[in-house]
Amino acid sequence: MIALSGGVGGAKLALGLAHSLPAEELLVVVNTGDDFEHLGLAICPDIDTLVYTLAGLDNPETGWGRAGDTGACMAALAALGGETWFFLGDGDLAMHLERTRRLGAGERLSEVTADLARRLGVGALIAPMSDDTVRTMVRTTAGELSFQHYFVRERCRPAVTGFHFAGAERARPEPRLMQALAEGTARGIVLCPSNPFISLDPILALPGVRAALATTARPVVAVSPVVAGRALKGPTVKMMDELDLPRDALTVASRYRDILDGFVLDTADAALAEAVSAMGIEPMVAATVMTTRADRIALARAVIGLLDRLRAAP
Ligand code: FO1
Repeated sequence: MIALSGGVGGAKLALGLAHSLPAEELLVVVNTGDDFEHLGLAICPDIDTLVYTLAGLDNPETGWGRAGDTGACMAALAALGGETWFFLGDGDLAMHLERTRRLGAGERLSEVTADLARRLGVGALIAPMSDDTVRTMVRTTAGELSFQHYFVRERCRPAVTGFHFAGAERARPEPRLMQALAEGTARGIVLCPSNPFISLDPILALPGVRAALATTARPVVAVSPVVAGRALKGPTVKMMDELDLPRDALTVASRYRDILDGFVLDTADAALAEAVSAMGIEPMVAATVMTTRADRIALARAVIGLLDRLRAAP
């Protein structure tokens, strides 16, 4: 099973998948467009959100950072006039320090990510979408902003007009993803309920990825990150409004209609199933709002069931 994920929503479904499959049967390919260099450290937010979530170390309130983490370093840094707009907990800093050290020693991001996740007890395979640098730039009415400046420093306030994934055109996609797509060996591919614009599109923008997803022999399904016109987390719906797109699940389904065989709608959006079907995509209605671990596992099982049915279908 291959999951494409970014952000908090994606990590939640990835956790459900990790509890529904043998560890070695799940590869989660993670967005790295949010990554940036900050305080001299290599910060990889979507990778860390996923690792902490699968390790059971995540902060359930924010979805990012470590549960129970402290801010002693941030407080001391503030007293020195350092940048504290991007909160780095004391425990979380260890991840950034060790990753920065190992990258500086010449290791690839995929190697470092795999080893650090393993050291935290994560069994599933976690891979950055590429070892090459890709940076999501957010075009707004206030000019172009780097991702974390838009997302955290400006708190998603500026109206977006578009996105640019700097470096995507020459970045090499995760080889295990491309091999599985070419050989048709994955049980299926899941686009997790992540923000399509900032979490999934960077992965699809890598050379050959979208075409490979469109032609792979195995089914590809997505889980809507929008329920009844609301995003479960983050600026997805705000971005749809600013891009003059309808704020509903169909906007997501139609955005990926070239690669999707199935699309999971929340029960609140059951009425949209017919429109999804009319796109030539198999709809499935399920409870997609994941509050508890049981919710995540139940949704993961429903998605796996849809993939198995699509794989068996003529
Ligand atoms: N998001 C915030 O809104 N404020 C923060 O201070 C913040 C710090 C942070 C530190 C480490 C990390 O892995 C993620 C962090 N995030 C923070 C989330 C980050 O902006 C992610 O890019 C978003 O979750 C979107 O994927």
